[in-house]
Amino acid sequence: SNKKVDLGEWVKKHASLYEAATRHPFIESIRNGTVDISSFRRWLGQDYIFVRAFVPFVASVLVKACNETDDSSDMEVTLGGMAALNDELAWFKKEASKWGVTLSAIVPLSANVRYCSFLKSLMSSEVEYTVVLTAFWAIEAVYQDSFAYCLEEDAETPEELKETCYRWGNDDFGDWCCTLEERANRHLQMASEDVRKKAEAVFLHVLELEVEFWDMSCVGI
Ligand code: HMH
Repeated sequence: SNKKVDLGEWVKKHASLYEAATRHPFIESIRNGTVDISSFRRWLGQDYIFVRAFVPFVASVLVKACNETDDSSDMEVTLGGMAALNDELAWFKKEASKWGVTLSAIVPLSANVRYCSFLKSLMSSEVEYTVVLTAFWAIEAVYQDSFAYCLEEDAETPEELKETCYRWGNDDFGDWCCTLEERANRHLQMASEDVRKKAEAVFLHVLELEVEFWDMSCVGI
């Protein structure tokens, strides 16, 4: 079918949920400098657990890219994402020691457990490549959009949090997200209506899980 579909349209169609995920009170508090540091520390420890679970998910996307498409750009964009995760895990260790967060002692909170089990469910070979590529893009795009917002000219992000914001908010990561989005759009164009429906549902579920992840980071304030 040649119905026009792309991820930008879904972002518009579901603008309020997308906003909830990318302009969350936790992100607003980083941007206006009122962030509660114990919330930031909680987010940091929980996100380290998340990223460790994200690695095998991205590996499963890579396996599907190699099996289900002959286009090497698909493999390359995902491989680039995997390489970045290697640096990211090292960065979490360094950042955790800076904030006195003991990563080995982190117990995953329930929103994180739910998110990680969702990633695990997407790793099944039954889940179509187009669907997991959409999820991969949505997961990365929420962080890119949220943290780039904290680096805008009029943002009052505290100096000591800028490096964190820069990790996801930088332009190179933004460009990489655009490439990933183009790959996903290309597959959505070719997909059946059934697969598109599944991809849209997965996109929405990622946004909900991201909102819950930020909520979890702010509990108690
Ligand atoms: C919860 N979503 C969450 N953590 C992350 N590190 C990303 C997305 C982006 O990699």
